[in-house]
Amino acid sequence: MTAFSVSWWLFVLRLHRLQHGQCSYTFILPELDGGGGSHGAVVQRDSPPADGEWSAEKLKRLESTMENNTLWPLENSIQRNTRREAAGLQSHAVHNQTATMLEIGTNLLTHTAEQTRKLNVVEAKVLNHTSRIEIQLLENSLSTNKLEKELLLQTSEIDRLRDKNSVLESKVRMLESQQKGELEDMKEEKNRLQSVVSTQMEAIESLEKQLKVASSNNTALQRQQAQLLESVHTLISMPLLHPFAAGSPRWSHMWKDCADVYRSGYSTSGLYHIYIGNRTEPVQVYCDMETSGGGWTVFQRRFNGSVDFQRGWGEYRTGFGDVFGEHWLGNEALYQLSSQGQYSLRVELRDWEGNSAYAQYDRFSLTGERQQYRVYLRGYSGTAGRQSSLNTLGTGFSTRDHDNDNCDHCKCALMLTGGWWFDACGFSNLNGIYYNVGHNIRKLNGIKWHHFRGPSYSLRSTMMMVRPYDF
Ligand SMILES: *[C@@H]1O[C@H](CO)[C@@H](O)[C@H](O)[C@H]1NC(C)=O
Ligand SMILES: *[C@@H]1O[C@H](CO)[C@@H](O)[C@H](O)[C@H]1NC(C)=O
Ligand SMILES: *[C@@H]1O[C@H](CO)[C@@H](O)[C@H](O)[C@H]1NC(C)=O
Ligand SMILES: *[C@@H]1O[C@H](CO)[C@@H](O)[C@H](O)[C@H]1NC(C)=O
Ligand SMILES: *[C@@H]1O[C@H](CO)[C@@H](O)[C@H](O)[C@H]1NC(C)=O
Ligand SMILES: CC(=O)N[C@H]1CO[C@H](CO)[C@@H](O)[C@@H]1O
Repeated sequence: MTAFSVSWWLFVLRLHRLQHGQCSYTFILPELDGGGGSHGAVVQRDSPPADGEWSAEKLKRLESTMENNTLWPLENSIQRNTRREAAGLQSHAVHNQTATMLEIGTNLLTHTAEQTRKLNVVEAKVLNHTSRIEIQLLENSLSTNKLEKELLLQTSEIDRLRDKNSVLESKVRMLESQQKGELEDMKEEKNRLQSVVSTQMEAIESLEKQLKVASSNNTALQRQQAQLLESVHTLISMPLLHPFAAGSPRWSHMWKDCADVYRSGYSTSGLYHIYIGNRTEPVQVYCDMETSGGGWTVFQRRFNGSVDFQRGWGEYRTGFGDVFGEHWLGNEALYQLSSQGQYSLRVELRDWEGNSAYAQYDRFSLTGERQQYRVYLRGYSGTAGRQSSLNTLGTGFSTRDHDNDNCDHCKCALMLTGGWWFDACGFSNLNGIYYNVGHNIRKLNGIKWHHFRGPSYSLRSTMMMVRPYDF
């Protein structure tokens, strides 16, 4: 609703209300009442006009007012019409004008309303847009906030990581310093050890020097010792191939026969080195430490025929065979041995039937080679016959090449073989041919001890040995 208020200081104003549809319009019209009304007083009235005359005047004033106050195009024409026909105007015309005006007003109002509506729509749109923008802004700010938060988080994370990193770095630095310290400690230790080692090396060197001096001072002694050792080794390594050998032969400069060995505490039968007579070289002999109290030096042994006893004078003189097995010690050695004192002789015999017998002579002596190694015996005893089968009265030794027997027209060594103290050939020959069992009887040239198994029985084993008479 629009109200037009016009006030004039010189006119009495009158209000006119018009109803158009829902709207009511109030017009203030000037009142040209010069007679009754007081000048300067403004009266407002809402009552309708009273009579036609008054209305004409009022219209005039309205007209001019309209003319001076409106911009509409119709205004002028209306004013002109009004002015021209002012006197003759009827209320109808006034109404027509009013209606026109109303229409114009209505149009204007309508237009205004339309404009308002449009404005409203635009406003709404703007508002919507604004709100949308605001929403967008809000959203943006939200996302910005989010981003900021994210950024903050990231920053804090980075800070945390940095902290961690720094902690780790410090740790690493600490460890490094620690390790450095340890390394240095180890280096120190190493240096210390090296110095210790070097000092010890020096000590060792000086000790070595001392040792050298001492050993050079001892050279003479060592040389003596070496010589001694050499001789010992020579003695020990003398050929002893017999499988029955019970270890290396034992020796001593003191021993002159097996009785000496026995007295030194050796009571085991076996090989020993003894020094016979003036000899500087030892002689290896078999010692019987069991038979009849032991201490016997064996000079003849036979038991399986492994050694040939058909030999000449020289071999019977120096000896032959295997000292641990079958052998003849040698006439020269036997002579020197028995020359060392008063000796007894013992002869051990065994036949193929398992019988054994012995012949012992209290006194046994032998002459030298020049006297043909003659044998002298006394004090016979034993189980190999009531009397001796060996001639006791100094029979010379005979071999096939040295005939010293008592047979005028024969050579007993040739007939009976071997080397022996043959009489007129006599009752014994322990150096005859070895006959195995089954071939051992009716053999004149076999191993014979007449008073034990007869003149033609060849025995299984024999052993001849001596020991001091006073043993
Ligand atoms: C009054 O209005 C009618 C139409 O509303 C018009 O035809 C007529 O001429 C008008 N009268 C005057 C005097 O203007
Ligand atoms: C803004 O306008 C759109 C369509 O133009 C409408 O969907 C939406 O609801 C409006 N928003 C508001 C707040 O009026
Ligand atoms: C070694 O002998 C020399 C003299 O030849 C002597 O001066 C030195 O003291 C001896 N050394 C020892 C360790 O006996
Ligand atoms: C042993 O030496 C002595 C003298 O020292 C000598 O009379 C004797 O004939 C020597 N005997 C032997 C077997 O060489
Ligand atoms: C006889 O005995 C010795 C040793 O005891 C042995 O080496 C040899 O082979 C034996 N000989 C025979 C023919 O049995
Ligand atoms: C009431 C009033 O002011 N009327 C005036 C309207 O305008 C004309 C000329 O433009 C004047 O002459 C009137 O006096």
